Amino acid sequence: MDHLVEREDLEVVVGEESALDDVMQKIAEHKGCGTTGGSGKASCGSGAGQGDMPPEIWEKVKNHPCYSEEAHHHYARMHVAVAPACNIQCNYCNRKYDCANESRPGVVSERLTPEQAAKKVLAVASTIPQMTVLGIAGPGDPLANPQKTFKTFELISEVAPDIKLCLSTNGLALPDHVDTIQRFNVDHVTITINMIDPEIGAKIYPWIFWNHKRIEGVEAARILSERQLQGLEMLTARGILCKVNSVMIPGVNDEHLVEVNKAVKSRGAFLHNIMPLISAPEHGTVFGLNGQRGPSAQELKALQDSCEGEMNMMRHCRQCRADAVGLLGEDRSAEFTTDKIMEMEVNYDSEGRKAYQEKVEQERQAKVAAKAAELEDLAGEMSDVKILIAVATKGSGRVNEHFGHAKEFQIYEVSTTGAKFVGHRRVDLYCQGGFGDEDALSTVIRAINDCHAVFVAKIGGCPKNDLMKAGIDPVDKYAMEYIEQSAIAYFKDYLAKVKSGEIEHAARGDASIRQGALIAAE
Ligand code: CLF
Ligand code: SF4
Repeated sequence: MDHLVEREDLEVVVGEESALDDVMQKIAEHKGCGTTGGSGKASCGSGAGQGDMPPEIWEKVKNHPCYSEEAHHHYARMHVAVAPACNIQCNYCNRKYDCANESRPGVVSERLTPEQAAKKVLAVASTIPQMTVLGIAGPGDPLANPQKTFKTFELISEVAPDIKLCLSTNGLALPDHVDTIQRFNVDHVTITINMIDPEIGAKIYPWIFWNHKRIEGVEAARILSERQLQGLEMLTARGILCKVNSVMIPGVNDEHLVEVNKAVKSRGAFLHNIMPLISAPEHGTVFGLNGQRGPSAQELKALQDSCEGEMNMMRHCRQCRADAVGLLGEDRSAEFTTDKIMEMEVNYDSEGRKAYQEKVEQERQAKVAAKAAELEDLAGEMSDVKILIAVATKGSGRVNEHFGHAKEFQIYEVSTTGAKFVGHRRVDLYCQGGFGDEDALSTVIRAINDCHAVFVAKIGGCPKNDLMKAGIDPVDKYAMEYIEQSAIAYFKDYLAKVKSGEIEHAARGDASIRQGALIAAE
């Protein structure tokens, strides 16, 4: 019988490899992805649109706010905190806080049973028709709590089959659950991979709990890395879209993440999300207490840019809470506490949701067309000039937020090739109920200090002057307009002024990523 077993194993492995090759090849050959022979860009990435990927992949990502940058302006996700336990220890995590991989470092307000989670999903889906994705991302590791995680998926797929299921894991237990993940139609899996070199891993992970025992040091990191990469290969072989999250820890794994990027790309990962370490002493983490710093905005962008030649990068991650609800960058979880849900009248209207989403799609197409039309005038322009623009927005891809009300600014890089979303910066609220907070203003300026302009729906005289003094152009003439179209229009004017000698183009300085910016109580 042995040979039969071997033969079956061989068939599975061969089958998996060819399925993976098929997927990689399909993506690679498709318009816009520009790769051949497996050495180029293998994923179409978060910024890609409908024409840039095979239709079956587009169907999977088009309304997933994390897998499509475009979608994140329009569609919302929610997390349910059903998974409290974890099977590893990361030096950036303190268990009384959320998972730093996929959550903000604030405590979850409440942990849910699978039944409560299913009720909450229905309540949110009835209230927020653009909520398309349900993710399980902690507060521990979903696959260290497999019964609760899969029971939740089972209940939700029964009551709300149109909602996409999503999972985020540290990967240690992943190979054991790949078949179940596939059985429950979980289309999207995120694995947090911070290293492929166990010596580096030992500086990030003090221990893992595996095979009923605690393992420490380099051996622990070796096992974790092998399991993560094995799980990634198994998932992509089954056609499940995988995103890899990596936490950038300066001086520990920052340079090494380029190698991680290559390793995950070659195993079929769809997207790579390099996130800044969030580390402050008050979080009580090993890194926080040791004074390990996070990266600056420029350091993060430089690493993301250097990996982008290999694979498209996610840059719109908000490192959200394990119980986040709403568009990325907003948090409506306080509207859906268990008490409130119990009192809510839940009317799950799948037709109404569909009709709403069709309207969203029309708006989205109009936005894409407006951007393309604006870009046409730039065709043939040759210039090395690139600028960053910060935008105050509350969604829908429009400049539609007042400067004083913005809790974050979205950052676009604009050049003759067009406008590209490259990040976001959380800030302190400038407007404090009728008056402007000068301290908050200085943090805003530090956060967008690398930008040449800031687009807002409205802005008062004081902040306007201070921004101008700091060399940032406050622009309100694009109020309510589409962001990318406006950014390209602004850039055209800017370039014309540079060419005429009216202004001299100069690079801006670095900007800071606000530590603690993502703590829940805001
Ligand atoms: Fe949640 Fe993660 Fe699914 Fe998104 S989050 S499980 S893939 S539905 Fe998204 Fe949040 Fe970043 Fe995660 S913004 S932390 S990448
Ligand atoms: Fe914390 Fe998540 Fe790491 Fe577990 S995997 S220790 S929950 S950051």
